[in-house]
Amino acid sequence: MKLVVTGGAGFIGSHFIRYILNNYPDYRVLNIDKLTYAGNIENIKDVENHPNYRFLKADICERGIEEAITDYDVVINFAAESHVDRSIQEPEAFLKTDVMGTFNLLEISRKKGIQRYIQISTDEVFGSADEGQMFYEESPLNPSSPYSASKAAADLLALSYYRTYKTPVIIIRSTNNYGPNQYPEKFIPLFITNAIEDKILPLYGDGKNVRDWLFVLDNCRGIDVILHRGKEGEIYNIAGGNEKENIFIAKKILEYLGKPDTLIKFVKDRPGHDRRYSISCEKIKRLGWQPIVSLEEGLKQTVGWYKNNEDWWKKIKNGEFLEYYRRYYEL
Ligand code: NAD
Ligand code: TDX
Repeated sequence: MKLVVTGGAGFIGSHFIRYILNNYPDYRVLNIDKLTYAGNIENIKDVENHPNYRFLKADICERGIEEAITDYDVVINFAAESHVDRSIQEPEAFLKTDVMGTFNLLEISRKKGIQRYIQISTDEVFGSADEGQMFYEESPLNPSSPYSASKAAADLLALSYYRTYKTPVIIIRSTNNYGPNQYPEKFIPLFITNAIEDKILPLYGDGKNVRDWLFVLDNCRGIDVILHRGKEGEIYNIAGGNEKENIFIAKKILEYLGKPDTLIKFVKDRPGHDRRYSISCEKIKRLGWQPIVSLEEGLKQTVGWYKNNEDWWKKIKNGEFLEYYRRYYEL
């Protein structure tokens, strides 16, 4: 099988490419990534000389990428602007990449007769779940941020291509991923790296917002199952089954690092902050998938990775991230 993977220098995309090359020796992968602030070629360095891997530095919005996509079977679109806080500050890039980029890939897939187009989406498109409420694949979309609204728009566009042109689209909606190589603007890596440096952990609001944590390799296994056994025109949720309040995760990170809870500082809440995410993933479970990494095991592994890879994140935190962080906190 020949796969085009977009956003493969980012967090989940890089894990997915490595997973595919390790598990399917005869598959070929073309990674198309613009290398934005979040794209890091270091994430995928170990496979750069793999005979079945090719990298193209390009924007998914460019019409010109069509040429490179000749003779591929599958397109899997991970490329996106992915951070909610940035979407609140500067939404335009989200509309460009997450909506128009998806549009461009759908057009190319339609023209090229791609056999499968997988749109990597998120549980955030459903918006906030009340206590006891759970969203299913067919639940209405109710996004809260410019990020999740852009992702929801992309999902609807992709589904329209299935209905109108029979483009073989599948949508995958995962819960919050965590693991090695996640850009340190996101909650778990930000808190781990701040704690290592004895800096404060800025917890939004009352710290009781709930996220459902999914270890990145369990997500990759789920995407693999859907790539091979999913049905065209369908949506599949992938959930970690680990719904936790943010304060619980913050305290666990401090416990694993042997740091005091006094590093936690409650700060101003995120505008439009979704209280809770909760999705059912019975549909993918019927295809034979289930998460295998427990939250304790995954979080300990992740903390260990950031402890052992200070070079990776210090370069980021002293560079682009520092500028972003200062802007964000108006320092
Ligand atoms: P990330 O921000 O770590 O990586 C995104 C990658 O896309 C980067 O390598 C970046 O350079 C690339 N990119 C951005 N704009 C591009 C463009 N215009 N053209 C080409 N490449 C571009 O993101 P992530 O956390 O790995 O998320 C990957 C996908 O999974 C996204 O679509 C996101 O919406 C979705 N998702 C993420 C999570 C999560 O918890 N991280 C959960 C559910 C869904
Ligand atoms: O400094 C922080 N303090 C804090 O309390 C940050 C960065 C986050 N938080 C809270 C906000 C959320 O309740 O932690 C929770 C997780 O925050 P993020 O890591 O920003 O993730 P979230 O907003 O849930 O969105 C993520 O999950 C779904 C990803 O960024 C998306 O790409 C994905 O679609």
